Amino acid sequence: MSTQGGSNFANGIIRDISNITATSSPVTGLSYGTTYYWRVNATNLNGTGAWSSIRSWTTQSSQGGGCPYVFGWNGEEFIADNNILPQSEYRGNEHKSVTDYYKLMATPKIEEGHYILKIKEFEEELSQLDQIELIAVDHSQTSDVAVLPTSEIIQYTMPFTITGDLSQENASAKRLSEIDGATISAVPGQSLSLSFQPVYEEYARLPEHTEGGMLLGGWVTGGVKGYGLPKAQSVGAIADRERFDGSTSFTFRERLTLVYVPLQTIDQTPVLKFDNRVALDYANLVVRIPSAYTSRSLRLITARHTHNGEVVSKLKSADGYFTSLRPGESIELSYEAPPLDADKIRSFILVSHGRYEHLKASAMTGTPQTFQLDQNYPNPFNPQTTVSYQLAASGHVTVAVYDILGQEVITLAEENQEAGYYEKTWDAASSSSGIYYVRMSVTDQLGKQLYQATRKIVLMK
Ligand SMILES: [Ca+2]
Ligand SMILES: [Ca+2]
Repeated sequence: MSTQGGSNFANGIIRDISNITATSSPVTGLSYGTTYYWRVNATNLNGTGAWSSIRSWTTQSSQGGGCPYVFGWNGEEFIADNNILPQSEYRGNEHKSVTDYYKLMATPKIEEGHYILKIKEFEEELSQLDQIELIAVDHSQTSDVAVLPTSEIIQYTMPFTITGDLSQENASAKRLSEIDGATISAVPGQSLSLSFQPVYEEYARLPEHTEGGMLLGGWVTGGVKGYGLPKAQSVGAIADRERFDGSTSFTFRERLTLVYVPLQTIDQTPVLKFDNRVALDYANLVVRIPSAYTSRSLRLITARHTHNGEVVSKLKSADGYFTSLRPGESIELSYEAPPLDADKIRSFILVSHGRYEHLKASAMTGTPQTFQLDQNYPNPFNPQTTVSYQLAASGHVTVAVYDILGQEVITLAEENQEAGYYEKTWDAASSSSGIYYVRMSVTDQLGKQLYQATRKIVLMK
């Protein structure tokens, strides 16, 4: 039986199954939203018969959501800011028009009088972008802003510090006090009790301090590689006064995600409970203050698409004229940069209007199609980093870290493993800053090499 992705069987045959005696045969590893054609012939003692007529079927459309990433210009290079489009991760939203609001984590640098951003598509995703809006929010230096899922921009201040022994190298409180790649790991079912104390001068300045929430920074480390968790799926919850019945859930994606989680009451001893494997980088309590910011939508000046050229006319307004963005493509955007009052700081909300879809299902679940050693995350790191890899078949796996002289520093894996997705964390607390190499080797039962790869990683203390 032959199966292929086109109606002409001269090429592109994806399955050629011989010597089957059953009247049915499963076909796996197909793409979403694709029409496949098949035919069959039979052989007996008298020879091989003619091909049957050609039949076809069409696979269902993807259940995932696409999601481009935003990069901010830091004056030298584009730095990944975050996964910008949480609505697009919700599988129920695929092919629908959605609007996403995302607060940039870093301020884009001004180049030739304009703020510069880049939107890039990865993996097997396709975006149809209608408008990419950048909103400048100017506010007092003692506050910050967050954007709620309802698109409301709120202002808050942080009059608490996390307590604990901050001098101890690996203390949880120290790790959670900054977004710096130093994280603590959590697994499903695990709870984490936190303790905060008010910074009194700042706290006393707040007449009402009952409404607010938590700022959490982190990312999911388990689950499906290359995909963020759908917006509808929580990765954890925060208890109000240690009661999970009144808890508020939050979600992270597969790269650093900073979320503001509203709480019914500000509790100085919140408890986090995790539904997924998570690396938690940052946690703080925040108090909402009356909004006293000014905001404006910045004029889009240029939008240079790597394949389609200038697309500013399509992206300047949400008018049903779309620009597509495919894997590997990017759009460099520049926006006006109006002057900022000296006593204010500026935050940025990116608003994206568009439609999204996944092109392939290959990375979703089950057995990987290829062997792969991923780049570690975070990188550079201090002191922990996670190395992810995938095995298309079972084998003897060796993953080790080497220094620049080729000396082995640590063995992360030395074992027989089944096909699937894996990850190992290196805690380099006792190693010095510098460049290291992660090397992965997979051999079969007879010692034949199936895969080998090396990645450069940077420890920065
Ligand atoms: Ca448009
Ligand atoms: Ca941290």
